[in-house]
Amino acid sequence: MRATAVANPNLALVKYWGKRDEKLILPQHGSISLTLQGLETRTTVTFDQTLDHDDLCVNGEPARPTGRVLGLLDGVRALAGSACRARVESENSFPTAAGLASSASGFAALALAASRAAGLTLDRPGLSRLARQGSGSACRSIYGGFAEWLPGSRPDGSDSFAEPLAPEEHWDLPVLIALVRSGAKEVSSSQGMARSVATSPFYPAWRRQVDQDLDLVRRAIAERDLNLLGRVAEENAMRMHAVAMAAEPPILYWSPGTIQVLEKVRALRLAGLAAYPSMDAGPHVHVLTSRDSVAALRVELLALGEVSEVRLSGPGPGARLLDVAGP
Ligand code: 2P0
Repeated sequence: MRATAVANPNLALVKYWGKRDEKLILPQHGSISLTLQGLETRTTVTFDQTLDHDDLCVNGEPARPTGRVLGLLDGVRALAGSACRARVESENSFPTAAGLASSASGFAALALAASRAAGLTLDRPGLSRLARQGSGSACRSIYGGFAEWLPGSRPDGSDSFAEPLAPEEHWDLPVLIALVRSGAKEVSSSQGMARSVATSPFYPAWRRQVDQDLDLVRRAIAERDLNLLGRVAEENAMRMHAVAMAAEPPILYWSPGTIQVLEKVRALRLAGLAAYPSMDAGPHVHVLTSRDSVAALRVELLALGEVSEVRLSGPGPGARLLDVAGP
């Protein structure tokens, strides 16, 4: 049995930063994201009786399946009552090392392809739970447009999955992604959030603030209020980075280009353009903007010496199936 699925990464508008259960990937609090158009991971899973181990190929190169990939496949086998091993072939339409949340699109596509290849038809919450066990943020990429990850409270994680807030057609919201010059990431998101929870004196303050940010962002999405959405998303991103910077030892995800973009965005906003920055656990800057401002903003960002590329994105689709082939 074989299935191919495609999924897109997402930009967190209210960030997920901290787990309450490392193994099950259960978050400390809720988060809200926008699934991004134009960036895709395409994954084919084939369950094959002749394999004696799970096999992985990423962008055409053989790769060692991580514990999380094996765990997700084991979860699918348990649900399907099968012991069959799988071949997984995954390709990204964007540079994997660029720090553009390939784990979110990767595990969302893997959850859909693996479950269908195993003959399962999971509903969207079930798929979201499965994707979450590969990478937390992947549970939100199951949906297009805007999605909220409900943290849940049960120890087994059965109530921790994402729900749709608004589909991609709800809001024509351009997002410019400024890729800045940078080296390899030194601290993974998983390590960064674990260290933040354990050592950052700002973590309790972050926790206290998040629910208010979730309320405001839900409202901004419902009312298509760019000013409110952008303001809260920027504040939330800056706070997440401040929490990480205050950890022991400190974590700095930014490059010089990050600050160059932040300063430029601020100056352009004062000059009347709609532009609100947000960074995930990396140096690149996503800028929420409006149709009126996007062209001028793009030119200004591209002119910055530390910016290597600017991609235009916006609300994109959820995980979808391309092909299923049975025995
Ligand atoms: C987010 N990030 O909400 C936050 C904001 C990065 C900054 O989720 O350990 O790869 O696999 O659950 O999902 C990136 O962390 O971490 C992330 P795991 P993940 O998008």
